[in-house]
Amino acid sequence: MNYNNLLLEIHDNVALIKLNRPKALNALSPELMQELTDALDSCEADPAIHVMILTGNEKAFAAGADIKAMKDFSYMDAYKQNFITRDWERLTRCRKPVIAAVAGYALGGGCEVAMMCDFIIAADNAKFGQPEVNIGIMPGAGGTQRLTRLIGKSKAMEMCLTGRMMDAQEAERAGLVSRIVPTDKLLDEVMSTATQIAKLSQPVVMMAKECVNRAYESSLAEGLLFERRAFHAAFALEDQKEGMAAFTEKRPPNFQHR
Ligand code: CO8
Repeated sequence: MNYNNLLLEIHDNVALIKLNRPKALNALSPELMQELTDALDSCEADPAIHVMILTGNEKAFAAGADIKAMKDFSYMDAYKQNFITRDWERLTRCRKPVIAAVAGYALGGGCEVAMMCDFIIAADNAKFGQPEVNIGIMPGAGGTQRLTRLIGKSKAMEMCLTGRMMDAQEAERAGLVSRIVPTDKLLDEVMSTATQIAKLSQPVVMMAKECVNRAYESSLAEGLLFERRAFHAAFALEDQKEGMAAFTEKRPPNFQHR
């Protein structure tokens, strides 16, 4: 499928989705978000794809929702469209892993979209922020919620109330990103991580993702029970037999993803 606002490349079992509105710093227009939804739908439906990477360019992952597209919105426009829940929440429904590879600006909706991914690997030039307050609005796609869970109240509150940006080093210290890599190595590093995950048992990876996400949606006791049930279920997989046999026979496993 051809997209106007993003590029979709398939590398073996990894799909690389590049946000591609460079002149607007990848501002997340309704058309772009619709295309992102379509691209994620097709990746999720394709059994050959095991991992997705979401990235931008060296200057911007995404500088936020498209301000020009929403500047004339009324309350009724926003409310009636439920602005724009379907396309903005698609990422959070992906069952396959999605890694955000962030270089440059990840601001407002851009930071929120990065946080909807399973983890963020940041280039050393990455800048994260929720600057909505500077243009008379507030975060609307998880900036007050996911950011607070990820980095704690004090930093999240400061960022949402002042619009201050965080550089990559601060973001790593705060737990927003899993690690930092040199900007010119970002895609190689993220592709290597994605390829490593893609070789593992796909159902096990999906179960682990589901369980980690459960930690945000349940009490510890419920989460532990959910984890225990998934752990037990893993023993039904051929990949469990293969993984443990390969370990005892001192050879690499050959997972069949079932
Ligand atoms: N929307 C639209 N266009 C943008 C955006 C944006 N968010 N960000 C940058 N652009 C455009 C600029 O207008 C400019 O276009 P043009 O050349 O036609 O004038 C081009 O990108 C380059 O931008 P700058 O000239 O400003 O580049 P600088 O390097 O000088 O500055 C900044 C870079 C600091 C990133 C600056 O562009 C900036 O502050 N951008 C806006 C950041 C921002 O406020 N983001 C938050 C937007 S609101 C939001 O995200 C709410 C999300 C809620 C989602 C709810 C869904 C349910």
